[in-house]
Amino acid sequence: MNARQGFIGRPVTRREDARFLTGAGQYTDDIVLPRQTYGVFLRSPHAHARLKRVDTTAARAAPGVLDVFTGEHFREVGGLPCGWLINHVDGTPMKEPKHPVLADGKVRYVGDRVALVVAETLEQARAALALIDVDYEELPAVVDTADATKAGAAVHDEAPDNRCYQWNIGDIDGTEAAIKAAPHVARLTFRNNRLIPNAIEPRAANAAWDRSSDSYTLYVANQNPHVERLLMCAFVLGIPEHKMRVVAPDVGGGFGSKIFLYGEETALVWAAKRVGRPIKWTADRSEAFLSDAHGRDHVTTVELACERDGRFLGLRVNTTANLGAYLSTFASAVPTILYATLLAGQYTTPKIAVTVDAVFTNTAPVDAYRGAGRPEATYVVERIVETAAKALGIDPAEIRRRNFVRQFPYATPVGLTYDTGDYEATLDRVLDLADVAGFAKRKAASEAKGLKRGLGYSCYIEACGLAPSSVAGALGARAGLFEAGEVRVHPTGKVTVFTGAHSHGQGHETTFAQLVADKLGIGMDDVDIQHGDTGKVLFGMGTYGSRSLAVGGTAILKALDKVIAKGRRIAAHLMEAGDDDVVFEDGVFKVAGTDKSVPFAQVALTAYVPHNFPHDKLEPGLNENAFYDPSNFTYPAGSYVCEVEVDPATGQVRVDRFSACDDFGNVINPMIVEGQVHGGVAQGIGQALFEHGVYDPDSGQLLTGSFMDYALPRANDLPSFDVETAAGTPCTHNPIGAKGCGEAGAIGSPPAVINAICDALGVPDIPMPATPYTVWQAAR
Ligand code: MCN
Repeated sequence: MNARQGFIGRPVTRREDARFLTGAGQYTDDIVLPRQTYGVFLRSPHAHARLKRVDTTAARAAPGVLDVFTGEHFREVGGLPCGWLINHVDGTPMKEPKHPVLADGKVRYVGDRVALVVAETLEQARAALALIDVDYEELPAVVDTADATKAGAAVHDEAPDNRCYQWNIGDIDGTEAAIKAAPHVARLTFRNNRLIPNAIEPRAANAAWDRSSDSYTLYVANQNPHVERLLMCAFVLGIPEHKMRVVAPDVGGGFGSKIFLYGEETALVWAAKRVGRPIKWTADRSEAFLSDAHGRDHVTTVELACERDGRFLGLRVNTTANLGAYLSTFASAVPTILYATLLAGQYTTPKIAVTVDAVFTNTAPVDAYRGAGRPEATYVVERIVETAAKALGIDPAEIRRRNFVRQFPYATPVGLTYDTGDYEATLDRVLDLADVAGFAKRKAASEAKGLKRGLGYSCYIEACGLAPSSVAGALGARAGLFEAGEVRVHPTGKVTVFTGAHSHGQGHETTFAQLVADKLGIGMDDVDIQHGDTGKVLFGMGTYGSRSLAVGGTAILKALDKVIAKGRRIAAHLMEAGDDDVVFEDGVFKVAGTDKSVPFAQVALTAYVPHNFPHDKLEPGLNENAFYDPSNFTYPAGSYVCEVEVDPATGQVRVDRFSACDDFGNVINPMIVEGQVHGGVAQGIGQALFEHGVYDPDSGQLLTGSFMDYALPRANDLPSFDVETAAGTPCTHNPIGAKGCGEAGAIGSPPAVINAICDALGVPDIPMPATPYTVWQAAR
């Protein structure tokens, strides 16, 4: 990538922060529409129950109430769709029970939506909610992931054994043979703990219907407004797509949980027409805990067959993945396409076999959460590699080195082709950053205080930049995963760029402006980035899977190429030169080999003053768009080292040092990238040490439904991270050379933390989260 103009690779301060930090952001809940009303949802207090009667008479008569809706009202509309079809091992499609907008006949998890009350004020809506009389007949609840298929009770009649699908990939017989013949086999069984996303801004929606045009506007805290519109219109409500505008304004974080089409906003849109007024709903934190899609929740057995010298021969993985009560929008893809295909890690393991059982339980739906499948895969690989190293007496860094993929492109046994990487370089660098050489001294100092100290490694790889549509389609995606961009050059040479990606913390307004300003040779202040509005942006698949720069940024670059191509023709006319003789450099069109030139702004103005150029050759205006569908995923990779100090008397773990060296290919803004890694690592440490979504096994109640019970990491739980981005191996198939960075920290860090604790205590395993109690038990 050309860095002449100096915007690429520079730590430009985030432009969007001025409005966020001064309270000028416009979030969904800030939007108050004329004649605004308020909606609240009655949620099931039971994990599994038959709805014998839902009596809304008293609620309807309550002061200020406009209407009350229940599952009956939504019988004629579709269910919330799942965007990814996974076929069972026998070729039959996964079980897809209807996911109703409001529960109909049965409730299937605590927090399931039973009714929607719409009233003049929020207080009146809440007061009326209490007047709804529901007769629940409680049914046995299925909660546990590992035992769901044997529970004896079914979440859905369509899946009597609670299995949504059983799926596999790899060479089952070959792996079996490798394991049988191997001199050493390392084995582990563990759970990847359930996480509850908790973005700062809870989910929110404000839906309006316009009588004059019979059209809708939905403001919603969402990561992909076009997808939201498509799914809601085409699959659920049958509204013509052009009659619906979806706006995702400023969004206060999502981490995946705002990708999905939820019942709440769908019900609001439908009801807005019924009551003839806009309806706003904003989740409170308790509702967020209960009803946002959760993440992870796998139970896995893994076996790694090795030679005595540590060379890997075969990897077998059996995973049960909890999908919760209903199939959420991308749920089926997470434990399969985004998980099993990553189980080769950074290594040349020749035989790999993976079997995944995906099960329904009476818990909140489980779907993508930062990393989505790839943290679970990395945990499996990096825990078992560490376990094998300890058992064979090989240094954990050395065993990794002996197995690294070194030749690219590399086709893994589980369906991916890594285009480029240098795993040794990031490992070497992190050993320095972490001062591994000085570890023995620090350990001795800890021991002198009666404390234990441990070092844990994790060498992760992930596939992001979702996704090549051809690959995704072949693997069951029911939509394309391209991205769109539009560049509108104004007569003054200022530029508005529209992107289908959505920024909700990732800093696109800055990094995309860097990209555009660099390419056009203009100032960043001359570039405006617009996103998150189906009424403005031509199309978009949104932000998830760390795709925005690699896929969305490339779509913008392609549109810029078209702008420059047209600009060259206009410039050629102005300079009386041939089109082919004009080059564009540093914001100026020049006739090669002469001193003739015209600046970009003059060409822009000319485009809008059509008598200045021949009509028969060119249309007026300078406005181009492009779609980009990548040919492969991008494969960021890196090496993390965590160093912990453990107090065996209390079980307290202190993360003393955390070092990370990542390869994200070419980087647009190192400061933003570093911030992304910081956030991801904090979330990964949260998973390893604190966070755990727990349901009571008998009642199915969410026991961790508030910040009193669900521990998020705080600043003083975290050390100052040593984070570095490697010089990098540029991605080979996008023109930026960039790989995604938005999830890496959350993917790579949990096994580093657990490996460190195991190292400190000399134990083979410790479950996540490694709370003081579990650590204290292990220490004993
Ligand atoms: N970038 C860069 N150079 C690279 C790669 C990226 O400068 N080589 C920049 C990008 O231009 C962008 C940022 O880094 O400004 C992240 O880019 P990318 O890796 O493309 O990821 P996305 O923008 O697609 O963000 C999605 C990713 C995901 S999947 C989750 S989950 C997540 C995350 O981003 N959720 C977040 N980071 C988050 N950060 C915040 N604050 N809030 C969330 O909800």
